[in-house]
Amino acid sequence: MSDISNTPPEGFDSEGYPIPTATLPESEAVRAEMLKIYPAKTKKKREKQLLANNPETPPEIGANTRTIPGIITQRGCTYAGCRGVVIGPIHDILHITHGPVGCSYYSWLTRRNLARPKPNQPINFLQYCMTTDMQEEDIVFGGEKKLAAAIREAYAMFKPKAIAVYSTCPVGLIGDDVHAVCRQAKAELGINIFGFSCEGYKGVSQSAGHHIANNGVFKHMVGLNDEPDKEKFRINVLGEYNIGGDAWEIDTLLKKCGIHVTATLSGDISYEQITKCHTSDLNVVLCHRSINYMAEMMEIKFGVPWIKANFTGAEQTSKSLRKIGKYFDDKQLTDRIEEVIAQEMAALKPVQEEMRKRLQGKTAAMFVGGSRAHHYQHLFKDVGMLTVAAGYEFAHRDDYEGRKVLPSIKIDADSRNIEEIEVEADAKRFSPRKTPEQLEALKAGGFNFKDYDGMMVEMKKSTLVIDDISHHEMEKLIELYKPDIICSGIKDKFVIEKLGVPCKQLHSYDYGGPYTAYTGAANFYKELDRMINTKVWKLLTPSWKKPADPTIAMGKGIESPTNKAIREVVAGMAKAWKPQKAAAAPEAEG
Ligand code: CFM
Repeated sequence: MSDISNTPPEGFDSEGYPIPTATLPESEAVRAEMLKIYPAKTKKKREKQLLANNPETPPEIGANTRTIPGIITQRGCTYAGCRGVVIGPIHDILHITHGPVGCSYYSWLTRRNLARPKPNQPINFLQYCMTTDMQEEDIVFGGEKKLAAAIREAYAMFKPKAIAVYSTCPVGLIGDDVHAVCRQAKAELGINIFGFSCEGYKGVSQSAGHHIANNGVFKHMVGLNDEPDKEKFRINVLGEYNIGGDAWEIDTLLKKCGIHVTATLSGDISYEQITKCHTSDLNVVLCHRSINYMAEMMEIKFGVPWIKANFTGAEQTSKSLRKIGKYFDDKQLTDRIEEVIAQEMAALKPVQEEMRKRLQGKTAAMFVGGSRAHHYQHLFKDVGMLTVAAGYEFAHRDDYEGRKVLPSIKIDADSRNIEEIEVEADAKRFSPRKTPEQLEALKAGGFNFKDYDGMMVEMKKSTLVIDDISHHEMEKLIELYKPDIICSGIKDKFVIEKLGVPCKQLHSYDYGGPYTAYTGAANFYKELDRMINTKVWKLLTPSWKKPADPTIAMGKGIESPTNKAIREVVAGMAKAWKPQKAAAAPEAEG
């Protein structure tokens, strides 16, 4: 169980899951109800992506496949995963989107990957939005010249250390060679310039963009500076993007313990930090989905081992700190870690207990990304709440079922589209961080490297696991489970809240956060209490409790009272309207 108490607390079952106060429906019946509306072909596909969980032997789930046309998905595009998620947060390089202005505009500060200038790294370009602003003419005649000019212009203005160029859909369709333009610009300007073929359509979701970004960061940045930081116990935190300040919370906690972060990929990070991250001694992977490629490549080329950890939830934070301590195997460090855990838990415990009184037995559902739908279940568990249904938008089978299924994942045409780069041990710089004996001793003591077990083993039996949920399934889920809160994103938020259920956005945190480490956990518990225990939800009547709305029958010749009322108001306004004399147009200037 958790650090909350050593004896199983009241309100938890023998397996350690919170006991919900509401009676839950039978998950197979809910599943059947969700699927029954679909045409045969759609049903066949969706039933593989919508399962009743079994933590002992997680069933095979359909994941990382194309969304069925017509289904409203929450997914993003490959460009979003590359430019927006993995590389966008590097704050002192210029990010130029080669494409129509919208792609750049909608990736401008919309993800809350915060960065603040530091005394030794005062530059922060994140508030800028740079694009080649392709027009029809460029689509017809090619955009390479425009891109070259944009790079020169941006360089002249900002003199950055590096420039990254991102291709959008039309660029791939017309065949602009962004890589050749980048190579030429690099030779001309003498700074690091590289491009990404991360056209939106390249994969089935943003997940493809993560992979493309990992490849590019590894090829063009990692390993350029071999000077290690001076501090002891050096780690990289991988797959942490500082949304709402999460990385800062983790950084502060690690610092208290005496652990040094060489680089956080890629939350509030500088170019310089990335170039030397291969000199660190351990990669601690938080979001497995977005950055497992980097962890693997760094291990093969430089000998940096990786472990999976999680700083979301108090129990998980303690577990992760202890795991890092065990890896370095230093008495002073492990003692210090225990001291910090004791201190932090002493401060958190009263908050946790107070919030548990108000939240125990409530239920949650989560549909988000490729990592948080799993990690946040721990925060709910901390305060006695059960996750009754969860799913990712774009994760792969290993994020659901664990990495043990990796060899059995079939590579389809969509995945084959993404380059797998061949990596070998670096002749000079590969250095294993542990001797084979040390590794054996660690493994014998139950220490696992590369050990992500996925989400399903930690979810209660018969809870629902839904990949790439549709709006229809979400509505059914609310109707049948009536969860006390749903965590999702902007595309669902207001649909969910109109159905009378509070919705916490787990991408942007609804402008809240941070939610990592112990201090972040306290923030999250309080946020849950604020959202769930407000009386406002009782004032709403969900649609299925209302009498049938005749407006739905529009087109069948039934007069809707709403439409009639609107027509009368408009007719009244039209009647009252009198043409006014137009003001004289101003004289044209010039
Ligand atoms: Fe990893 Fe993320 Fe996530 Fe992700 Fe994302 Fe995000 Fe996310 Mo939004 S990298 S997979 S592509 S933890 S932007 S910080 S919240 S969907 S669950």
